[in-house]
Amino acid sequence: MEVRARVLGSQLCLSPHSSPTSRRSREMSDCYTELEKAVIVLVENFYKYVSKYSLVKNKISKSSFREMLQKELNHMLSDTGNRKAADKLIQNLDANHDGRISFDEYWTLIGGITGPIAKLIREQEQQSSS
Ligand SMILES: [Ca+2]
Repeated sequence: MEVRARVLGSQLCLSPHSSPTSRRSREMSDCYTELEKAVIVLVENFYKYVSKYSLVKNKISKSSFREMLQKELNHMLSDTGNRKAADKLIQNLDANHDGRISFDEYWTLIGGITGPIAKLIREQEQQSSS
């Protein structure tokens, strides 16, 4: 199985640096399912916070990551405005200790958020079936 988005991206559908709210992004996402749209939003969100001017390519700086936590995850994570808590989270995610968040490290955060949501859904389904 291959990720078709990669092929589509080079042809028409994905621009890795377009913002999720750009006109192009919205038009292109009409051809996707809800799940595919969610994946695109997750990927585009990463690139939204990658500095286009940094010498370190395709990584999010600590300050941009703190900004992302505050702007994008303040309903699902607590203390996103707390610098100490954000820095602790960054430290935990920064697997290679380079002081920046790579896509894989960002994905660890997404997995960490979706795990408890899946657990909550399972518990609700068990309660409603018993
Ligand atoms: Ca890192």
